[in-house]
Amino acid sequence: MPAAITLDRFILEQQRSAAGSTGELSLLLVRLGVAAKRIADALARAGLTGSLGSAGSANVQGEEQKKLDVLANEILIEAFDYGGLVSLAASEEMEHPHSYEAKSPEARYAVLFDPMDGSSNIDVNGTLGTIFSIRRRHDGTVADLLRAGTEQVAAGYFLFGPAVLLVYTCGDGVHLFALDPSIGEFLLVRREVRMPERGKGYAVNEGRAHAWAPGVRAFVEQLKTPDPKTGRVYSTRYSASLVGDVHRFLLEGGIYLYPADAGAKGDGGGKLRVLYECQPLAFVVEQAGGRASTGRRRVLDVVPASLHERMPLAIGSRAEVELFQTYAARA
Ligand code: FBP
Repeated sequence: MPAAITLDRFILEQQRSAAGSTGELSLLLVRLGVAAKRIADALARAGLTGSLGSAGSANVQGEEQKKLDVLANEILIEAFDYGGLVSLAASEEMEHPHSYEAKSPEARYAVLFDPMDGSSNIDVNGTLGTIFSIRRRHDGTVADLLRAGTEQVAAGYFLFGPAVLLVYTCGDGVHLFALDPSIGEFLLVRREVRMPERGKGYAVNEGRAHAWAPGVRAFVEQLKTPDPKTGRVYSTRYSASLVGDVHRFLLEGGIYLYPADAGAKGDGGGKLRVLYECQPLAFVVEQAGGRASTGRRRVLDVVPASLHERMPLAIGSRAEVELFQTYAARA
C-alpha cells in the first residue's frame, strides 16, 4: 500500500519546488484544513446540539442566515486570528471584511470564503461545502479584493458529503484530498485531477426557466434532446449545492448553470457571488482543463466593483461551456 501523503507533507513537497516560497501559503492551507475539520464536526453533531435552523438574522443580501452559516463563518475568522498571515478576511456572510491589520501589519495574504455553500441543504442533511480563495495583500484595504480572478494565488473547496473532501489549486494543477476520520488528517487521493472534455450531466434550477433568456432555454432544451448521432441525452444532476455539483462534474464532466434572468445587463444578474463562489471555483475548474463563463466572457477576467457582486455562471467541461456561450450569444 502506497504511503499515506498528508496535506502538510504534500504542500511542503509542492512548496520545495516553488521558487521563493516562504511557506506562509502552505500554513494558510493547513489552517483552512483545521477549520474544515471543526466545521465537519459541527455539521455531524448539528441535530444533537440544536445547531440546525435559522439564526434569526439575514446576510448583506437579505438572505436568511442559518445557525451553521454563522458558526462556520466564526470558525474561519478564528482560523487566521494569529501568526500574522492574513490582513483581511471577506465572507459572503459579512457585509464588511474582518481586518487583522492591527495584529498583522506584515501579512502577505487576504482570504475570502463562502463559509457554508448550499445553505438550503443544511436542515435536510444534504451536501454542503466551504469555498475559499486566497489573494495577495497589496495595501491591506478592500481594494486588494476587488481585482480580477486571475490574481488569485490559491482557491478551492471543502465538500461535506459522505466523506469530507478538499480540492484546491495554487495554479499548479488541482489536487484532491479526503479526511481520514480515524486519524483526523486530510490524505492525498489524487494529484493533478483532470476534468473530462465533455460530460453527461447538467445541473440547473429548471424551476427558474420562465425567467431565462431564449438562448439559455434553447441550450437546456438541446441538452434534453437525444443527440441525433449518438442518441445520448444528458442527465439532470442538481443538488442545490454548487460545490457538490461542480465536484461531480470535475470528476465526471458536465455543466452547472446559474444564468441571469432575461433582461439582465452585461454580466449582471445571476445569484452567485463573484468573489466567494464563482472565481474560486473558476480557478479550480480551469486548472483542471474546464471552463467558467458568464455566458459572455471568462469568469476569471471579471473585476468586481463591489464585495458582494453577483454574476451569471456557466462552469464545467470545455465542450459544454463553449457550446453554452454560443447559445447565450443568441439571447
Ligand atoms: P448559498 O451560498 O447561500 O448556499 O447559495 C448558493 C447556492 O445554495 C448554491 O450552492 C446552489 O447551487 C444554489 O445557491 C441554489 O440556488 P436555488 O435555490 O435558487 O436553486
